[in-house]
Amino acid sequence: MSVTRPPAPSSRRAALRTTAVALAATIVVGAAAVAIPAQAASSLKDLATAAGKDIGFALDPNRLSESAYKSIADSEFNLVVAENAMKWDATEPSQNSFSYGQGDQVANYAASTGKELYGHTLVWHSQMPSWTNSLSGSALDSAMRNHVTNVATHFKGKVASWDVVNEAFGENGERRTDSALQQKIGDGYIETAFRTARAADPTAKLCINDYNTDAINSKSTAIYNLVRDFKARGVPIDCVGFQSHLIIGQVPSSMQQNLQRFADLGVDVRITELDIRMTMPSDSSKLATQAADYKKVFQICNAVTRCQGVTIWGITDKYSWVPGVFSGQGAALVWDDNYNKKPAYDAIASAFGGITPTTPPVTTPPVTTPPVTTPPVTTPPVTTPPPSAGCQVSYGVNQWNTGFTANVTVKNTSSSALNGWTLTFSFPSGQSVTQAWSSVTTQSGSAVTVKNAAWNGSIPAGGSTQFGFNGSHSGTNTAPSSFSLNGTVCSVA
Ligand code: 9MR
Repeated sequence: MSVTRPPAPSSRRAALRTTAVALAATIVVGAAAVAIPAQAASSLKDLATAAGKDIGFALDPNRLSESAYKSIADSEFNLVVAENAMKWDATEPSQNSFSYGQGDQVANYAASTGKELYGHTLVWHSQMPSWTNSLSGSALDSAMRNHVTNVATHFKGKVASWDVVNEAFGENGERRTDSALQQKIGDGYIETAFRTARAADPTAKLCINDYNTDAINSKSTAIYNLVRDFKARGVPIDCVGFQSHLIIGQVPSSMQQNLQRFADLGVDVRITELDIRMTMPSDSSKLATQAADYKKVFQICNAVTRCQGVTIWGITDKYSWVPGVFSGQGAALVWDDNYNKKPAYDAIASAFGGITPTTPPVTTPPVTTPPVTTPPVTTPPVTTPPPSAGCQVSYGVNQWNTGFTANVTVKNTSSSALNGWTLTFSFPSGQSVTQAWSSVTTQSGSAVTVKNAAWNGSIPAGGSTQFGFNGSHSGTNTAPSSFSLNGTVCSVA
């Protein structure tokens, strides 16, 4: 029986990814301008949705009875993934006897809150049920196919994308040796898992997922080669997940370039399990570094058109897996033990252009008519003060070996609206612009002239607009120190 369903949240966002409509404000996502709807954004979910990106979290359905957990889950995310509930040990505790209680809770939660459901994970050497231990190679191969077929069929139409195979590679790019799947079935198990998943659910996107693959390194290159091989031979694969279990101050400089090289193979990419840990105890300086790192990761995903979004591996530090595995480390998530927002929250918002404050209602003071006095008061001539001139520029950069992406916000701090603007600055270290968006940008020597695009020329008093560009540098990428807007020198944020 075929059931007609409304488009999944994911496909609505996919449509937004490709259809930029001119509305109230605009933020820059990679080489495309994406419109934020006119209504105020009041959550990370609003901001990401407007940008056509997923923002997800790993859910433990047992925690939904906690009101603070549920309220953040409900309001801040448009995608949900089961932290543990859809793994092999949870879904098939005895051979060929399937148990979907917790997995269904996650799926029902996604459906009832309108969130995209991400499936994690069909095949993983870890958290395999103990009954698989005694199987021979061919028996394990059949058990794996049976598992993939049953689980993917059960969640068909509900799960938008699956981590089909998780953590198959070692740090040097070799196949992981401490995997029963690898040892007993051999290299072919990954291909078998993908083909079996496609047969069971032809509409779900099929991803391979791993950790320590965020940078360009031996491990990510091994997965890159596997994807390239699968694409060349017609083995189904649609996406690659980068877990991004990171340490503060260590967002890899090649991360954007790495995601982009996978995207260029013709697959979607996604940050699947983001958390950024620190040595405990936390302090304001570590939290500030963490905030900047969260922002960087979201900016990187925003700058790669095929990056579907970012999933954070939990909500509150209280339930994060980190302290249990990395002794003395923790505070890796966006909400603290008491569900207070950490600085990372605003930093993520700012990667999307920031939360729009709702405009307070304009209160008009009552008009009081002064009594007429005789003799009439001589009125001094009315002089209108000249409008103040002013602007502020913030220049944010993500860079790698010899390339960079700059996202620039121009704020009109004067008391009058600007209708048409030109921003000028000089590159201090020989950089050149290779591609710009949301602007008409030209360069002559080190001098760069940026004029508004047709649709973002008006900046109201106190308002701002953004544009961006990709550029190249020769190893040093010093930010411009001075910017002028319509001839007026701006302050630098
Ligand atoms: O967060 C998960 C934790 O609750 C489980 O105990 C653990 C079991 O291995 O798995 C954790 O999630 C992992 C994810 O499934 C795969 N990538 C690494 C994650 C953190 O270990």
